[in-house]
This record gives sequence, C-alpha cells and structure tokens, in this order.
Amino acid sequence: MNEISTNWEHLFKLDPAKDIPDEDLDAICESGTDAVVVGGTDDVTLDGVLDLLSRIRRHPVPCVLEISNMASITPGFDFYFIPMVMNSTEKRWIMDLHHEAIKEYRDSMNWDQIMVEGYCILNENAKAYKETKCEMPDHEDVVAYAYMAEHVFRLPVFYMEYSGKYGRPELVKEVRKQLDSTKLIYGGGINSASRAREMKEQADTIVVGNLIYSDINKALKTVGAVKDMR
Ligand code: 1GP
Repeated sequence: MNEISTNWEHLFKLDPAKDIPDEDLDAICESGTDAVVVGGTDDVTLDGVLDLLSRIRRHPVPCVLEISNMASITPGFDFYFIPMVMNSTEKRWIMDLHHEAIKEYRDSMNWDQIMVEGYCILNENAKAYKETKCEMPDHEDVVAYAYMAEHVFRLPVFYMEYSGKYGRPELVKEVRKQLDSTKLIYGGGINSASRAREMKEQADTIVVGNLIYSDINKALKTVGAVKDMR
C-alpha cells in the first residue's frame, strides 16, 4: 500500500465540467486538504481536465485524476485513481474499460502513482449510478462488497459513493468494521462541518464535491472539522 491510501483524511473533488472562479480554486488548493481530485461523470473532456490541472498546479497540493473516460487521460497528475464499480451490472465498468486502458497505456503506467478503487455507488439518482448501470445493494450486500474489495481483489481502497446524497453513518461504520488493510473512502452530501466530522468518525477519508460549488465557505470549513479531530 502506498502513501495515498494510508494518510489522506480529506479530499476535495473538482468537476471538470463545472466552472470555478480562480479565487475559489485557490482557496480549495490552499485549504489544508490532503489532495484535490479531478473527476466527474458528464461532459468530462480533455480540455476541462487540462484547464483544472494547470490551475491546481500553481499550488503545492497533491493533484489526482480520477479517471472517468479514456479521452480525458493525460500525464501531469501526481496520482491516478481508477474506479472499479463493484455494483455495476455491466462488466464494462468492472473490468473491460480497465482492460482496454491497459492495452493502450501499459508502457507508460507507473503503478506507484495509480490506485484502483473498489467503488460502490449508493445513490440511485446519481449520474454515475445510472451511467454505470448499477443496482442498489442492501446493507448486507455492501458489507460483502467491502469484504471482497479487501480479500478477493486486495484493493487499497473501498469507496462508498453517495454523490449528491448524504449516506447512513451506521452503514459506513458497519463497512469500516469489515476492513483492515483496505481503506474506506466516503463521499456524498457533505454540506457542513458537522457532517464532515460525522462521516470522518466512520471512514478513513472523506470527499467533498458539490459543496465547493454551492457554498465555498462551508466547503472550506470541512477541512478544519476533519483535521481538528486528531
Ligand atoms: C462525488 O463522492 C464525491 O464523487 C462527493 O460527493 O458531490 O455529494 O459532495 P458530493
């Protein structure tokens, strides 16, 4: 396991399809977050990714590309996260796209920079849920996916993705209990410092996305909320 998955507590996720003023982007990068992730579902283009990359690069914060499609893959990021959507009903989102990418990029892949994420998408209204043709797991299913992420696939990370919706802390807690070496990332619906703290009590890492665009000041406060827990 590498530094990526062991130490990070707070991540901001920027969507390349959304506009963000320089002032807000600078504040995000200088907030004390552990890394800024670039990732989205709809309209993720190479131009959009490169624009964010060049602006984030003015700051020392680590910069991660969460790969959503082949067309927007580019060198220049510190790390690359590759989602493997465990509750997708289509093999394409679990293995085939990855297979295609390996054939194309194998010679230039540096595995010290790459992390495969066992994704479990838990909001049926999320674009990513629909796009990847997910089915909704019940609690027992989620716990079993987490167990598989660690013991079957030996993934460094299991990501409970509620994108746009706040999840159930009790379920996150239950999932966390399954995991030993695999780290737990939680993302979705964190719209306040107290929610950030509540989910960080259960998960190793929390991700804040939409709040950056709806209320930048509240988004910035989630960093301190998490870091003050130590
Ligand atoms: C999305 O998990 C992240 O991929 C964060 O979710 O946008 O709801 O904060 P929100």
